[in-house]
Amino acid sequence: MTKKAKVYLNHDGGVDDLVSLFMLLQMDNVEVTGVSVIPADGYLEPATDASRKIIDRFSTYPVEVAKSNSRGKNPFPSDWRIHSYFVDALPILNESGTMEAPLSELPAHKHIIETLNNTEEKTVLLFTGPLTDLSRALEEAPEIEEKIERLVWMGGTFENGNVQEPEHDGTAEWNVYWDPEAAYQIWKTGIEIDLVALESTNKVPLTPAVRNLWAKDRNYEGVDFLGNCYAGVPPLVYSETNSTYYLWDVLTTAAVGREDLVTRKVVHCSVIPEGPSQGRTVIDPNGKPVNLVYDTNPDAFFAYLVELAKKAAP
Ligand code: AGV
Ligand code: CA
Repeated sequence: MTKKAKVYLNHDGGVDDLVSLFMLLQMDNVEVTGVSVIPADGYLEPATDASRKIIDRFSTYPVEVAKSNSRGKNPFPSDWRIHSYFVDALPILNESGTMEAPLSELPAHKHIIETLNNTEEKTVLLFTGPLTDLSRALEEAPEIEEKIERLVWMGGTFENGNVQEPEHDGTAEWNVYWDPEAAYQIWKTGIEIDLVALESTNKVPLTPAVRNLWAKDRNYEGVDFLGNCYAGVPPLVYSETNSTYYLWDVLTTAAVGREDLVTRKVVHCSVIPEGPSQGRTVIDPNGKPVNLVYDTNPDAFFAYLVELAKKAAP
């Protein structure tokens, strides 16, 4: 048997962030060394509680959770952030009436430092929200860069952005826009980055067909959980709106478990830290080389998702 990759997840409490945690815990080739929660596209308390309950219900080994005390520059709409309360309230996560997964006393950025240092092998960092906690961790303990295998990040785009806010030109992806300076700082490091950008995540919208696929297999507890999580967010039906949901973070997470599900190419790029395009990732010959994940096979991805969910609870 091949060795399991050590993976640390920092997420921001959206529906697809929490589903990402659920999936990661089912991968045979992954060991989750820690989880932290940043209150960007979710609220801190319900997102943290939901994470601990998902670990309680669906993990076969203990995982510690830490709360972030980071704050971003450009806040997410509360209409989106409220979804973390919905997942936290799902009956399947509250059946036991307990919450056992250990909660760290450390704030997320210090938890990242501690976990990387306590892990013998190098760690894969999976970030499905902004990079603020990583930027703070590296500021405090630059030596941890050596303990990072690579950063897999849902962030950025070189096509249309998904930020529609006053004072912005719409060219940025939200996880970069929430804290553009953090991404700007990470771009200065030597860390290898797999950038799962909107180019690839646009290919995996939540649709009624996908929901029907999950509904068919709802006799599996794990698949029913998937369906219930995504029942709270709007699908793509006729045309895209600002609220249309994609499986952004879940694709990013799947790319950690099954690298063959996505296509990568090296691009040199940089991050715009301020002004009307703040948070935009741009092609720049003098910029940092990153592995841009620009394509995927949606059928293979959705099949993998169901395969993992069936394993979680038959
Ligand atoms: O830009 C995608 C990121 C992902 O990490 N998030 C959602 C995913 O967790 C922000 C976001 C963009 N559009 C959204 C978002 C929407 N319509 N609803 C909720 N979050
Ligand atoms: Ca997210």
